[in-house]
Amino acid sequence: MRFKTKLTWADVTPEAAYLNRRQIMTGAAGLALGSIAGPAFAAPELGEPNSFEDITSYNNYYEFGTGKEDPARYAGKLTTDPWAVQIDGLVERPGNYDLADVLKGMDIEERIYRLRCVEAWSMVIPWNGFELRALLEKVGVQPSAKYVAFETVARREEMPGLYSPVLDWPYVEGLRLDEAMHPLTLIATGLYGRELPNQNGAPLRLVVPWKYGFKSIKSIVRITLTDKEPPTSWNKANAREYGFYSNVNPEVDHPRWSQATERVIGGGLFSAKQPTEMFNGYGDEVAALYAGMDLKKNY
Ligand SMILES: Nc1nc2c(c(=O)[nH]1)N[C@H]1C(S)=C(S)[C@@H](COP(=O)(O)O)O[C@H]1N2
Ligand SMILES: [Mo]
Repeated sequence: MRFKTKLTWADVTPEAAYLNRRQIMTGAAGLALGSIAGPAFAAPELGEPNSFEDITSYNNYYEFGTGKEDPARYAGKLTTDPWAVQIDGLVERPGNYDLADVLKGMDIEERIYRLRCVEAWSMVIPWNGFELRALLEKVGVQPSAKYVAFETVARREEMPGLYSPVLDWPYVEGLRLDEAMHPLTLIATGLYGRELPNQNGAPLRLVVPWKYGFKSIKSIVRITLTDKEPPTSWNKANAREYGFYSNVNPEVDHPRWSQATERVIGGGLFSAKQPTEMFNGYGDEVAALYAGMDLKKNY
């Protein structure tokens, strides 16, 4: 089912219980500790989270098929333990890092982010994860690095979509270094306080909330620091339709559809579309990254 009847937030367990607990904990911490400093970076929370069911049953993960229900159906087969991430290129401490080594010393936070797909639908997802910049600082970025390239695992035995030529596998993505170092840029390890479901990109996936969803590459096995703009899967597939930057922008339409509005998943079949916001609502945080750039050209 693509469209779900809207449940009120209070009807949704265990998510409601989870969020209540979170509020109680925040309140309790405030009472006990007075004016303790919050996290170094307070990400804005834009909207009411979708249900766990919506977030884990309506997915794009083409390695498991192009249908929205394919990832939930097939991604269970993906082996996520053991898992290693090769971190290489212009870094001080390159290596093949075990998942446990990647996670060591990382602060796992909750970040409630909007996800705006280039297909003009959106949801709100309560991720758990750490800032990508913390990992990049751990491995040490060399001064000549300008971009970060990412690669998804590609295993034909486990990923039936790899038999289809819809994209050139493995799925690859990239960010400019300043985008990668931005405190909003997250490596997600979970959602709703649970382990990340495979269909959402277990065990590690990128989340860049001001960009179209396809930039948020799933199940990462390689991170490479480079001095050249790296190739990206959707740009390779159709450069006219998908640029390297792919910032959410209601003023730059996709050649085949408008990007001015979006359908909110879980909003019900007859719910009105909501206007899409510049940088997906994160303009206060990220607009400075693009000062002086023509975002119609650099789409
Ligand atoms: N490896 C890989 N990463 C991917 C995709 C994909 O097909 N393969 N789809 C992207 C797209 S188009 C979107 S909208 C988001 C969807 O994330 P979600 O399923 O967790 O909501 O994942 C992105 N990351
Ligand atoms: Mo997407």
